[in-house]
Amino acid sequence: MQGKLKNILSEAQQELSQIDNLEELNDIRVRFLGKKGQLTGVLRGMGTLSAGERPVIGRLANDVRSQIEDILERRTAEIKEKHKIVQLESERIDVTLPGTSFMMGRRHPLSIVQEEIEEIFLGMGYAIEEGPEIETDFYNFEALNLPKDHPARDMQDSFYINPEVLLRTQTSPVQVRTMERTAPGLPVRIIAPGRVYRRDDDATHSPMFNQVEGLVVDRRVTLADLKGTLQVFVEKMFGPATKTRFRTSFFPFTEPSAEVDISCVMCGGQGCRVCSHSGWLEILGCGMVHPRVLEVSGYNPEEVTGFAFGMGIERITMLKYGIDDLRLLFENDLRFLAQF
Ligand code: 2U9
Repeated sequence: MQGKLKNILSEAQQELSQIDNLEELNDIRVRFLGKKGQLTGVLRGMGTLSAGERPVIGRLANDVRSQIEDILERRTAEIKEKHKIVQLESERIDVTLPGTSFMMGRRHPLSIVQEEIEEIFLGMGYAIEEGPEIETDFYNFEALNLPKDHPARDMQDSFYINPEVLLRTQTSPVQVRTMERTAPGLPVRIIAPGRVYRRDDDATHSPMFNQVEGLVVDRRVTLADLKGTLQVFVEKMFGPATKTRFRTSFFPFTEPSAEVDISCVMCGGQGCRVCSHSGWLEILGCGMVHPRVLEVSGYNPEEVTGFAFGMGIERITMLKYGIDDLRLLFENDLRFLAQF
């Protein structure tokens, strides 16, 4: 039995010196020290021993067990340490390697220009208002003095969802909704930026485009206020040397109405291809709010007056940056967008 125990120890020593992972190590633990292991097997046979032999063999068995346990412990620590070194080695980071380059995002030219317009009007005390892009016939047309037989209401010109609901063709419904909410409170001093939709599609028209419209309603608002406001806007947007010209025009929602030209940003008014040799570029429409429009939205046109204006952000952007094709603004070509 003594020989058996010595064999068990040397066998365990031999096996434990050869392994290099924790699974095998555990295997060995079970085979030698487990309930059905070799050492337990020997201890079970102790019953056949004489009273004199029993303590000797018992001591030896305990000694073998603790020696094997010591080796198991040492080997466990060694294997864990070795694994750690291997892992550290495999996860080593070379901080001198060149980094992964990535493209920096930037704002779209339309967003840049829209924010610039917003900043100018915020600086003059205006608030920014927004509203739904899907509108009712009432807010988009009726309230703006566009009668039922107006050509703009033609199915061919607007995107209708049903006879009473359409994609807004201008941001004016936002001003109507704001007046309704505010009336009879004064003043109303807002701009309404946002997407609008029309059945148009060519080099200078897109079925979706962006507008900024403005509205001021108060006592004693005059055409002089409108002219002064738009002149300040033009000078801030296109530079202090830019000249402004008002031409009479017509819109159903303003009376009188005007279109505003600026001296050509390309040639300074000398005449060039961009301004068709006229020296002027049309940039927006405006006018004094039609009394009927004020009335529909809850104001007394005998007491208050207002002015309004509207501009296409795409057009302003094209003029400001010298972009000659509207479609460039919607194609998402990075060679174009990276220039802003
Ligand atoms: C209310 C009253 C009046 C908004 C106005 C224009 C003139 C105008 C065009 C410019 C280029 C549209 O994007 S564009 O095609 N707009 O010329 N817009 S006055 O007048 C309003 C709006 C709301 C309640």
